[in-house]
Parts: sequence; structure tokens; C-alpha cells
Amino acid sequence: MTSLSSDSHMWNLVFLQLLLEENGGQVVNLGACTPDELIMSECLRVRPDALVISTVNGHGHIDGLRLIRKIRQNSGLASMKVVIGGKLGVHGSRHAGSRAELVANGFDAVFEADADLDRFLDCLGLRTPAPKRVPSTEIRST
Ligand code: B12
Repeated sequence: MTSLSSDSHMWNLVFLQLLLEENGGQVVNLGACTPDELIMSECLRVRPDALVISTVNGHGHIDGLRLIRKIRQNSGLASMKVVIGGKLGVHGSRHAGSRAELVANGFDAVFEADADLDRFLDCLGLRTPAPKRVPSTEIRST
């Protein structure tokens, strides 16, 4: 998990790390203002099941596009699952054009800040099953 080179926001990363860990994920958090080269070298070293990018400063559609083009050109990373989410531009979640461009350039999924988190977890194969309810007939007083 990482942010992007221009983005210094951190609580989005803390939130996502907790979400992923609480749903059974193992997370390597590369933090904020992460250079493209560091993200790529860590992915080549760690070989994650997926790279999750979170960015909220509004430059995500630019930084993300640059990064995904580099990732898809690297033979070692070309098939890695990569998803991006957060506040990707400065027009709220209405910017369907840049979402389409991000996917066309290689992102497996793009999530806006208000996206359904179950859909995000599903995309990573992490969604925990709902807790099993015990039928009332099985609850006995001692
Ligand atoms: C705190 C803050 C800062 C702090 C950050 C401190 C730190 N180190 O973390 C400081 C003061 C440094 C800062 C700076 C800037 N900020 Co600021 N900041 C905020 C603020 C007030 C709160 C962010 C926060 O911590 N939220 C808490 C976390 C938990 O929520 P979140 O980030 O929204 O993440 C949620 C969702 O977005 C979503 N999500 C996020 N990522 C992902 C990824 C996936 C895959 C998924 C599924 C979901 C998801 O899930 C999270 C939980 O719901 C927001 C406004 C706001 N109320 O959101 C502005 C805000 C993010 N900042 C903004 C801006 C513009 C800036 C600056 C450019 C301002 C400036 N001119 O200098 C700089 C950029 C600095 C940089 N280089 O990146 C804008 C971004 C505009 C946009 N994208 O439309 C915001 C939205 C304020 C605004 N309304 O204009 N900021």
C-alpha cells in the first residue's frame, strides 16, 4: 500500500491499513510522498498480491497515470494487480473521464472516496463473511 509522490496526506493510509488488516490482509505501508521508483522497487522486492494506492490531494489522476504507465512497462510488474482510490481529482467523484483513462492505462480498479468499501475488499478477495447468527433455540440458560 502506498500514496503517491506529491501527496503528503497520511490518515487515509492509516485508515486503509487498518481496514485491510481487520479483514485478513497483510500490509506493507510505504507511506506518503512516495517516489515512483521506490514504489516499483518495493513491489519487485516484496511481490505483493496487490498494490493499493490511496491519494487525496487532487493530483492522483496525474501522479497515478504516470506511475501506472511505468508499472505496466516493467516486465516484472506488468501483471501485478494495482488499484487506486481516494480523492483523485478536484472535481469530487464526478470525474468519470479520468477514471476511464486510469483504467485504460492499466489500473485494475479505481475507487472514489465515497466508494463502497465492500466492493473494494471484494476486489482484493478479502471480504470477511458476516458473523454467523446462533439460532435462538441453541441459546440455553445454565
Ligand atoms: C488533514 C489534511 C491535510 C494535512 C495532512 C496531514 C497529514 N500528514 O496527513 C495537510 C495540512 C498537510 C494538508 C495539506 C494539503 N491539503 Co489537505 N486535507 C486535510 C483534510 C482536512 C483531512 C484529511 C484526512 O486526514 N482525512 C481523514 C482520512 C481517514 O479520510 P480521507 O483522507 O478522506 O480518506 C477516506 C476516503 O477518501 C477513502 N479513501 C482514501 N483513499 C482510498 C483508497 C481506496 C482504494 C479506497 C477504496 C478508498 C480510499 O477512504 C478514507 C476513509 O473514508 C482534508 C479535508 C477533509 N475533510 O477530508 C484536506 C484535503 C484532502 N486537502 C486538500 C488539499 C488541496 C491540500 C493541499 C494541496 C493544500 C495546499 N494548497 O497546500 C495540501 C497538499 C499537500 C500534499 N503535498 O499532498 C484537499 C484535496 C482536494 C481534492 N482532492 O479535491 C482536501 C479535500 C481539502 C479540500 N476540501 O479542499 N491537508
